[in-house]
Amino acid sequence: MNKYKTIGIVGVAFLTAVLVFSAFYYYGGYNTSSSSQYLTQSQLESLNVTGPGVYVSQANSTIYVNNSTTLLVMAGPMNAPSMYSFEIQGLYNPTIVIKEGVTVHFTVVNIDTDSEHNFVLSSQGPPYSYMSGMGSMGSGGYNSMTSMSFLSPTNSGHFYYYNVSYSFSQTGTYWYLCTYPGHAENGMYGKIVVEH
Ligand SMILES: [Cu+2]
Repeated sequence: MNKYKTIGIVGVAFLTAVLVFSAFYYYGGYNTSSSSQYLTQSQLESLNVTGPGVYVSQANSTIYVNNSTTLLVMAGPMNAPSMYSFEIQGLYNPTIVIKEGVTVHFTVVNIDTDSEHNFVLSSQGPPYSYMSGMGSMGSGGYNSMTSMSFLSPTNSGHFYYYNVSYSFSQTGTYWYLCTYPGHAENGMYGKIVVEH
């Protein structure tokens, strides 16, 4: 009897662990929020401008940010070479070189018609696994520095967005990525270099 009792306890403990894991996973990675906030096409176009202190090098696929500014980040552009892209200042998954001490306000907009996306800052570089967002549970080590909420796909001329501000006070190499399953794994990420 004791043996069966042990098996029973192990079974219950296992099921409890699965439930707790699922709950954490659900709340940590799949909370689609901010879906009520959207931009229209003309509002989106008016935001797609280069602010002072922002320089774009097409040749190096690099954006240099020397002053605190707002950057429009469009996730899932349909005209990109890959669907796993962020379009920033006309570049796809560019490197962003930021001067130390600068605060960047990222306006993140989902312009994809059929997939959710997000934009997460991390100190963890590629390669990323299928579940690149698992670091939110403390188990993956992806060291996400910002929220992992997802934006709904665009529909009826509504472009869902949220704002993320980050003060880059430490020099070093950081990354931005989409933690929707499989997206960062397939290249939906870019490098951020914070220089003195
Ligand atoms: Cu994505």
